[in-house]
Amino acid sequence: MKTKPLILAAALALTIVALAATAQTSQAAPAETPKQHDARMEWWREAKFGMFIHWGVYSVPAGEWNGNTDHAEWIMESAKIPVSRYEQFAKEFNPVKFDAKAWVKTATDAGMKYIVITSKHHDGFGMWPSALTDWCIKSTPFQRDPLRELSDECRKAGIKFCLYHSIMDWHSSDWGTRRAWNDVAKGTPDMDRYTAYMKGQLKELVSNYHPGVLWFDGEWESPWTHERGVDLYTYLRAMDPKLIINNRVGKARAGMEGMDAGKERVGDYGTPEQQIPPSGFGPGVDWETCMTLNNHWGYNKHDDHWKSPETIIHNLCDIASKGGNYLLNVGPTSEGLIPQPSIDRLAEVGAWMKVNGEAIYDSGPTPFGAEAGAFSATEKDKEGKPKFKPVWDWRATTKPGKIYLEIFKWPTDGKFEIAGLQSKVKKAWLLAGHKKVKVEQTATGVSLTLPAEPTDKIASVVCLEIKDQTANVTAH
Ligand code: H79
Repeated sequence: MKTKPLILAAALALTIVALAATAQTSQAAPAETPKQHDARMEWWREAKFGMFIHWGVYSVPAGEWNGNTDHAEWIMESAKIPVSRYEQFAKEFNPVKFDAKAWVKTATDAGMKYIVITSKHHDGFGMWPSALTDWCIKSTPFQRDPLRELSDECRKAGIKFCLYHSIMDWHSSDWGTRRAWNDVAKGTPDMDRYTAYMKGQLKELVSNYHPGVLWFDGEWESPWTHERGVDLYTYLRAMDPKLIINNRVGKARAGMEGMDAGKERVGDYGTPEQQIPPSGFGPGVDWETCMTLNNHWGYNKHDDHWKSPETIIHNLCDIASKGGNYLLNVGPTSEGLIPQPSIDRLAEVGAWMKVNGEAIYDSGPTPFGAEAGAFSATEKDKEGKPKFKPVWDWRATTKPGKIYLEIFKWPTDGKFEIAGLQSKVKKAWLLAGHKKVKVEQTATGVSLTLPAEPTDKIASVVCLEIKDQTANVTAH
């Protein structure tokens, strides 16, 4: 009997050591085994493709101020609008055409599995009726709760509802780096008071809308510290153990590349912004590229620099082939409408996903190395140094026992060689129409004989069923 406490203590010590050793990106996380971590991340890893929504009172000026037409959600800062003037936008924010069901349908029709909408951007304006401030939807003529309506519709459609929440707050009197044009702020900024306010708001959001992800941003200014990030992460995970939280809750993000640098990390995944990393990051590193459909996040009525469906689909394949997620943005108007050019493009992506989504959802990265499939990897940067910004002929993704080839450039001779693939291929077919593809094992790999025409002008997908669970690929 006497030895029991000792055994227990030893077992406990071992567990703690094991937990400490497993923590990767979330070193300051509450204790979690690798199995628990995988379970928490499971839906997010399967989802692969989500919709970002930047919506707030900045949609009222719609990107234009004093003749400058290049603003968007940063307009308070980029046009130095006095906060008392900016506050008037709330009085004009009345998005009567907002239809949560229609927005969710746009997302699900595109094949998106989650939505991340701004509960609060850097202007501090809350898109839900908060008990902690009047600087929120309560002060608009729009006496509805968009987050309630959207979260309800997401639940009905079976996709995850998630929230973007800015740490930086240009409206609060307490945010540590107050702007000169904040003419409504009072007293001296107090980051402890600010953090308590933000935590209170996040408590409202988590308990009212049950977001799957909290997507923080605006963490880079000096008043926000690693310690505050760790404290916030811990607070939120204790409130909802299932929550997934991006790395911008802390200070480790290395610029727009979005991945963690240094040792003081917190959060569950990296967040490249407006870029796709040249290669993946190996097993156990989760990441998501967020990107605009045109050149702005918030609505800008002048911006018609829309990405083509081809670019979007190629990006989605490229990101999946490197093990990441794609979070693609829309910026709805102050009437409550997702711009039609966005809807049109997303519908085209959705048509592709309907046929080829199997190659994307729940897929793993290419077994051939991130560079395989590059047509041209020789682009030079401003200093004339070679820059790895390839033009892809094809990308690849995997699942247990399967390899998917997303072919962008159809071979004119009908021959597609996969160098280095040693796994025996049982059969191969095009996802479109389940059309059989002839396979030959060669001395150096595998050769496919494809039909004369691609099944899809943007990306045709071939599925290879292989004998191994994990593809056996050798250097070639
Ligand atoms: O919400 C959208 C944008 O409004 C927001 N992030 C996306 C998702 C955004 N905020 N800032 N930026 C985009 C660009 C800011 C870049 C910089 Fe920096 C801030 C340059 C220097 C400080 C990022 C953080 C790069 C280095 C530190």
